[in-house]
Order: sequence, then C-alpha cells, then structure tokens
Amino acid sequence: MSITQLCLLSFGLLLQDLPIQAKYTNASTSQYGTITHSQKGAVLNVLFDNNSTEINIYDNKIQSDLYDLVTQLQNDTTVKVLVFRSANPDFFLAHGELTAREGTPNFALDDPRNEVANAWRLFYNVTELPMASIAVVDGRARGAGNEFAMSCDMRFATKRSMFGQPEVGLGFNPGAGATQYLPRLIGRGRALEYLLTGLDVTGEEAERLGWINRAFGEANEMEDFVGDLARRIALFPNLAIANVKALVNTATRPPLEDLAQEGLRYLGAASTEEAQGLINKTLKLTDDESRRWFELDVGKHLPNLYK
Ligand SMILES: *[C@@H]1O[C@H](CO)[C@@H](O)[C@H](O)[C@H]1NC(C)=O
Ligand SMILES: *[C@@H]1O[C@H](CO)[C@@H](O)[C@H](O)[C@H]1NC(C)=O
Ligand SMILES: *[C@@H]1O[C@H](CO)[C@@H](O)[C@H](O)[C@H]1NC(C)=O
Ligand SMILES: *[C@@H]1O[C@H](CO)[C@@H](O)[C@H](O)[C@H]1NC(C)=O
Ligand SMILES: *[C@@H]1O[C@H](CO)[C@@H](O)[C@H](O)[C@H]1NC(C)=O
Ligand SMILES: CC(=O)N[C@H]1CO[C@H](CO)[C@@H](O)[C@@H]1O
Repeated sequence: MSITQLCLLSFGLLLQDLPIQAKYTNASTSQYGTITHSQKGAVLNVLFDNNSTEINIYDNKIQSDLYDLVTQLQNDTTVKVLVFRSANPDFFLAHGELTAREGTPNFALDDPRNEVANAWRLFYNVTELPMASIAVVDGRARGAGNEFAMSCDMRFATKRSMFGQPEVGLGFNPGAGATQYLPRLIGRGRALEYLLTGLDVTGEEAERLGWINRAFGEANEMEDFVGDLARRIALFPNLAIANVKALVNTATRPPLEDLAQEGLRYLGAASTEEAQGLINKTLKLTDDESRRWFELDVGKHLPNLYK
C-alpha cells in the first residue's frame, strides 16, 4: 500500500468518526411505529418493524411511515446511504396487505400516504432519492416486499431468503412495479417464468439470476460486507452520488407511466369476482394473513388455492 493510499484510508476512517449532526435519532418518529431508524455518520439504518401480524406485512401503516421517511429524505444532505432491514427474523416484508382496502386506521383511498395501492408511486420516489439505498434481506420478500427491494439501488440477502411475486396465483398482476423492474434485472424469459408461476427463488438462486447483488451463507457475513460498502460510499460527496444515481436511473429505471399502467391493471384485476374469491380463500388459509406456515412457503402452497 502506498503512502497516498494509507493517507486516504486514514482520512476515510477519520471521516467516518466525525460527529455528523444526527438528524435522525434512534427513537422512532414514525406515525404508526412501524419504522425505526438510527443514523451513524452518513449512513441511515432503517428497520421495518410491525410485529402485529408476525409476518411484517406491507400495510397502510408501513406505507404511511415510509412515505414520511422518504419525504424527509428527499432533500437531506446528512444521509448518503440508506440501509433497510427488518426486525422480523423470517420476513423482510411478507407482501402487500390483501385487505388493505378496508378497516385500517386513517385509511383513505385517495391519500397516497395511506393506500397500499399507491406503493408503485412511493417506490418510484425511493428510486428518486439522492442517496444510495440498500435492501438487506434475511427472510421473505414477496409481492410489495420484493418490489420495494427492487426499487432500492442494491439488494443483498442470505441464501435462505426467499423472493417471489405470487400475485398471478391470486388472480391479479403485481401492482408496485414487479412487471417493470424484474425484467430489467433478470431478462424477459426469466421474469416471465417467475411472474407467471408465482414460484419463490432462494437468495442463492436470486444471486445467480441477478435478482439480487450477492448472497451470503450467514447474516453476519452479510452485515460485515454491507457495513464496509455503506461506509465506503458514505465517504464520497453527495453530488457525485446523486448524479450517478440519476444517470443510472435514466439508463435502467421503468418510466413512471408504465408503472402507473401496472398499478391500474392491478386495481382492475384484483377487484374481479374471480380474484376476490381467491383472496377470500387465501385469507381463510392464512387466518387473515397471520398464519405463518402458508406465508413461509407461499410459492409452494399457491396451487392449493385451486383444490
Ligand atoms: C443509535 O444506536 C447505535 C447502535 O444501535 C449507536 O451506535 C448510536 O450511537 C445511536 N445513536 C444515537 C443518536 O443515539
Ligand atoms: C410485538 O413487540 C412488542 C414489544 O416488543 C411485544 O410486547 C409484543 O408481544 C410483540 N407482538 C408479537 C405479536 O410478537
Ligand atoms: C425539496 O426541494 C425541492 C426543490 O428545492 C422543493 O420543491 C421541495 O418542496 C423540497 N421538499 C422538502 C420535503 O423539503
Ligand atoms: C412522490 O413524490 C412526489 C414529489 O416528488 C409527491 O408529490 C408524491 O405525493 C409522492 N408520492 C408517493 C406515493 O410517495
Ligand atoms: C369474499 O368475502 C367477502 C367478505 O366475507 C364477501 O363479502 C364476498 O362476497 C366474498 N367474495 C367472493 C367472490 O367470494
Ligand atoms: C412495532 C409495532 O408493532 N408497530 C405497530 C404495528 O401495528 C399495530 C396495529 O396493528 C400497532 O399497535 C403497533 O404499534
């Protein structure tokens, strides 16, 4: 290692430890308490944590809390890297809540904060953020959970993790971007294979397909890797990070109008008699989306809805 490299390295270490004024405290400030965060230097660690359903379901409450966080971050210069994790040991985010259209607090159909059907728009806003975003998955990320992960700039997962888009088996199409983001990540044929079967992929397979960046045998190996990566990016100037992101967005991101089209078709298909019947069967099998055995292995159980 040269003297210059050594100097750069120690300068880097110094920078990490600079007491950057912590705008985000460890205490959750989210309205529903489903998101907590802690800032270390220019890295903001975000934790999805709604244990009310045992499966960290993506519901109107998480949508609303994430909306608030994304809004705060839009012009933030103290954060250069966002790292999203889940507090649930088996679920990153299970999927969008199937019953999100009724009965949840502060529910309002035309309010983007409180409507899971607007997740495609919120996730697009995640791609717009000026800082780098990383999803760290150890568990299941399906439906909106996988779509959120795909809207992050990078995805890392343990090999035991599972990704999937089971919507087709329930009689509708994904609604938060999967048909647009997934083909760009893994190609047309493979995207259609998974979108049309609703089969899960493991973290290990997802790495091979290009669905995620990298898979790890153990969560602590993943944490070491992501920690180094995040601290390294956090050394670099905001403008350079934001410009690289904006330019890669023009190269690879789905256009907003195509995402809107998917969202519209989702609403249409999910409200048909056939889909409503399949949703009802799923709610019964999952005891209103709380029963773990079904949620642990959705890809495998999906054909049972047709027995
Ligand atoms: C937040 O928690 C982390 C560890 O979880 C700690 O290192 C950090 O100092 C805390 N920050 C604040 C502002 O309390
Ligand atoms: C959720 O977390 C709270 C606080 O940690 C705990 O008291 C409660 O039992 C948990 N609920 C479930 C369903 O795990
Ligand atoms: C962020 O900056 C833009 C442009 O300056 C402004 O229009 C917008 O209101 C700001 N948003 C927040 C949340 O402060
Ligand atoms: C997305 O961001 C725009 C501003 O850029 C805002 O008007 C809109 O409400 C946001 N929508 C969602 C669903 O987050
Ligand atoms: C689904 O369940 C709801 C609530 O029980 C019921 O009103 C509706 O008729 C059911 N729809 C179908 C197609 O089974
Ligand atoms: C952390 C947590 O459990 N947050 C919320 C999850 O949702 C329930 C309501 O369904 C709230 O009571 C919790 O505060």
